[in-house]
Amino acid sequence: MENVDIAKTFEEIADLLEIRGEKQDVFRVRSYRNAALVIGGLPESLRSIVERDEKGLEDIKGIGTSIHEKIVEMLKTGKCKFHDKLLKELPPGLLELLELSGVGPKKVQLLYDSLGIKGIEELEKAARQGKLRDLPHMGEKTEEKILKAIQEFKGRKGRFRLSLALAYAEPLVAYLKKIPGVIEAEPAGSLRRWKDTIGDVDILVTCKKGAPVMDRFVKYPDVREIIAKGDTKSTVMLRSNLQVDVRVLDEKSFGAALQYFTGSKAHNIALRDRAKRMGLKVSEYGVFDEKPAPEGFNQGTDKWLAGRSEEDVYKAVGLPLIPPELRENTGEIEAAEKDKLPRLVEVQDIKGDLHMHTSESDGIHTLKEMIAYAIQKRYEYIAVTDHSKAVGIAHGLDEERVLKQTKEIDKINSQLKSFRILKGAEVDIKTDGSLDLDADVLKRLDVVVAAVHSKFNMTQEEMTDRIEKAMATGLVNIIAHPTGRLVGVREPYPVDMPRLLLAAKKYGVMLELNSYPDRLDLNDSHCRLAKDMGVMVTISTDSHNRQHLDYIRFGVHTARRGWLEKKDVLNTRSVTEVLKILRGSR
Ligand code: DGT
Ligand code: CA
Ligand code: CA
Repeated sequence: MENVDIAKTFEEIADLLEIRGEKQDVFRVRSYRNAALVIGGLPESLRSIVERDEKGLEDIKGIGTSIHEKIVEMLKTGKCKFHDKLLKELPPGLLELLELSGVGPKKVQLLYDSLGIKGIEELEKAARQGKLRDLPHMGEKTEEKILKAIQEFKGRKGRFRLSLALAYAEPLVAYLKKIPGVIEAEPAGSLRRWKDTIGDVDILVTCKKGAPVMDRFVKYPDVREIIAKGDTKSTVMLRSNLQVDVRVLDEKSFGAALQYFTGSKAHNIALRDRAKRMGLKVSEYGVFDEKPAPEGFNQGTDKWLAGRSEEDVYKAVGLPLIPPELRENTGEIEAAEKDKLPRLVEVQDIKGDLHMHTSESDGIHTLKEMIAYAIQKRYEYIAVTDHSKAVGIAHGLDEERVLKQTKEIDKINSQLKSFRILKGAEVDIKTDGSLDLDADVLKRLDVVVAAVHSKFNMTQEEMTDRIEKAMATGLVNIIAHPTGRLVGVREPYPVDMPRLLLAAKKYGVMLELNSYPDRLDLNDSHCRLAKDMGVMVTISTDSHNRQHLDYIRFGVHTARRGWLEKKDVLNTRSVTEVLKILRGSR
């Protein structure tokens, strides 16, 4: 079992306990959720921690004895008895209901207790028959919303969040690389393009003749079902329901195959059209010179020109190598023709992180622990941006606690030489667009990140007004997770992005690309729009524990999909420049 599976089991235990709704479980629910959060952010697999020394688990904050035991149980047996027991007590379809936007454990409990609804099909039927409107706190509007959520759910079913697909794909690629005789094993497809959701994982392998690649691949411990097994292509289903295709290729055509199977389909079609106009043919085997058939013959001659590396393939059609993230046929081929491809921002360009939480609000680690990890990452600075008081469940800070924190930060800063902590807050934007902390407190901070955390059901105009009002206070530097979407779970709240960007420009506010894998908000096309409209973006992680700082790669690759360059991103700059820009905008 991978960390993600264990985290998911704990998340489900928490959900099931909450649906069961017994008062004495409130505390247990929280500790399971917390454990899931902690495990999700661990930099090392629980298996290797336990294999080294079982006591190693005790050093992980947020994992108590009973959870500790369950981790060991799952690593040993692949199962968790307590989880199985709860699943016997309650119908498993209830968990699927939780995947509907706007449906939480309380609602599921109500639907199950009052109408016996055990799954999505039954819920859809009940909503269509108008049976939900008479339940407490529900009405016709709720029915409509639930039907819409069901539609959305059906549309995205089967796709995996990028981070989750990677969590399964990375150990599998490492496993393939270790098979004797394997030369290369590379992910292709949407994963290599870093799309925010992944349909299936495509992996390409080159190897010495006769290497037992496919035999070993289908024996990967995480395989649940072998869908097809051949010498050059096999497909399996992992236990997580993620499908994986592996193709074994000739070294001579590795570049061509990597190009072909990286896609996107739209990019490939456009590239092939271009090649055709040049009298060439591009396939997964290479680039060929297509001589027309001589008179009297019905077959032309194909001369293999390139295919060993992707660079060779693009070169053969007269183009520079196009980074995978850009391959969506949204202008990248034209840009490449004119040698105008952007020089995309890279993970190593990021000098600091401007959005994170500590144990003072709803984070797991203390300020000092966050700092230590950021220094280890070779960052030059971080901003500490705990929640403000309106976000009650997150134990948000009031003015007094904010000021106390700034004093602590001043003290730490005076002891540090080449690292700087920026004093910040993630201040809540209230429904009327006002900010949740006093102006004179906000003015004392280095950076003010503002965000919407409540009442998502406004109209587009109301929501855009609300955020614009917050910008107009002149107290805000950055709007965090500007559309509020949760990938695969919650659609963005309605917001007029071009208008928001215009306002951002007017008030000198920047927009955040939140790298937290559930968010990736701004998304790729928003980033591109921001760049076109001249609004600077920050790439931050919204970390709730220190390992979350490593999520930065998801943000950077999303930014690359949005054509962003180093200069478009605030936190590629030194702390001096960052502070200058932050001060200049408020
Ligand atoms: P996904 O799996 O839905 O997240 O998206 P992809 O892009 O990984 O798509 P997938 O797995 O169906 O195929 C992998 C790549 O193979 C795709 O990006 C481009 C290439 N490909 C697949 N089908 C076609 C096709 O009909 N024509 C062309 N030109 N390329 C294709
Ligand atoms: Ca795929
Ligand atoms: Ca595929």
